[in-house]
Amino acid sequence: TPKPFPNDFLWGASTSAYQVEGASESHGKGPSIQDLHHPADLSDFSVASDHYHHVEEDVALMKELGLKAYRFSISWSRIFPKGKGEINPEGVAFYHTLIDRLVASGIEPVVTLYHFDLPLALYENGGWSNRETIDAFAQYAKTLFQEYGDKVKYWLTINEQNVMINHPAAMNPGKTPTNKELYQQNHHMLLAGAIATNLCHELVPEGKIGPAPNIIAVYPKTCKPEDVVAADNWEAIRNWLYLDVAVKGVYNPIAWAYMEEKELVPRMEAGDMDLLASAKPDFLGVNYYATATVSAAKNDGHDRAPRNGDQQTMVGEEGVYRAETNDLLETTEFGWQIDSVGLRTTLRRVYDRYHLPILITENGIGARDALEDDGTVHDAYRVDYLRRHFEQARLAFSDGVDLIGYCPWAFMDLVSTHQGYQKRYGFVYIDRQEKDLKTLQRVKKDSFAWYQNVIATNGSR
Ligand code: BGP
Repeated sequence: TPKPFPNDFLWGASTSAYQVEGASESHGKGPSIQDLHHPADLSDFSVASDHYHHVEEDVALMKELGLKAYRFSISWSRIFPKGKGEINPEGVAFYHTLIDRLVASGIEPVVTLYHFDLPLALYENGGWSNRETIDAFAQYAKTLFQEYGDKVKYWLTINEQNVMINHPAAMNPGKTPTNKELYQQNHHMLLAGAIATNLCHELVPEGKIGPAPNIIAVYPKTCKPEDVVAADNWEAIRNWLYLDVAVKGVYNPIAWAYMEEKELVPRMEAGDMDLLASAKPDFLGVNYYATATVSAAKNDGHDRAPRNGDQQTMVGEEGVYRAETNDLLETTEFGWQIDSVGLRTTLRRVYDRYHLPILITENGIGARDALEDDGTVHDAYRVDYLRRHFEQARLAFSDGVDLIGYCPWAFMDLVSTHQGYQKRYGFVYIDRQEKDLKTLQRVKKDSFAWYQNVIATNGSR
């Protein structure tokens, strides 16, 4: 029988600033790269879930749900409209209001410093290719630690840095960076994460900080030894590259060999590796949606799989590894594979490598939820998905993994990165369609009551 979770287990839920807040062009906020996305068939980010104007109501719902933790991100360009320099006091005040309400409601705030929304002014100045962005990030992080450090204990540096490198389209509006440039940006983001980690330890005495990459176990398609090597390679390139630098301060050797072969090794300055080695995270955030399956590359022009645009879909790289479908897994209506057991495998692998506490910072199912005539949303598929994943998380915990909490994606419906409001993740439904804002009313889905029970019984339901 699996062990019960500890009493202080952080049952939570996640969101990110640009996907829920709205008010993206008002209240002193400067534009971020995400505000450039206004594709005709998607909701834009100017209203999103209008969380900016519903903070009181939203936190009341979190309290009703029984959340022990709420993971959200701060919008960099709401604090520094131009990414650096002048501060927007209204933005600073907004997060004080949110954090104060969370704390007053007994909910632990878990703050991501940066979740995909690079300030546009920095992007126009070269973005992460320019080392000046590291300094801007340091200034921003320092400001947040000084401002909120007495109320916020848990911090995450950068959300899904590996997704930003491996699926760069949504992060580089109007540009198509080469892989060489992306790995240079990656190095700069790693330095930025290290600086933020050290600053947190200096400025927030009780502070705990870690990265939040998207980590998934990679399966070989068959037990053919070459397929196993390909799976190991891709795991090193997409997972361990990021965590090895963050935790051990070294570049992963397999990923490094790949970078050398492909001429992706970044330019470094004296002191860079010392800085990376000096930063020690206290825990690891893990975003998990599904495992990946690969086979040895055939280099026949078909190693890459066709993608439907979103960031979780397997890609493959010609001559490096071939993207495969795992025929043994079900998929969601958006084509994402569902692998709850893979969560256990992933957690075990991460813990085995790093021996650091793990917080699941994202996991969930995107669906075309519909508001029924009876005024509710019957999302039995979400309950089923989460129930199975929670069970596996508990098994991983029983295996010895130091799992400290679980924050499903998402607390409320929000703008999905590629499918806008067509794809929903929340426990709370937001009454709006793609273009049509409707009432923006909050409606508890069936999964809300179910999760409430899970939390109340500490995961035994
Ligand atoms: C992660 C991101 C989130 C969220 C989630 C679901 O990669 O950190 O921001 O969007 O995936 O993805 P999507 O919205 O594409 O369905």
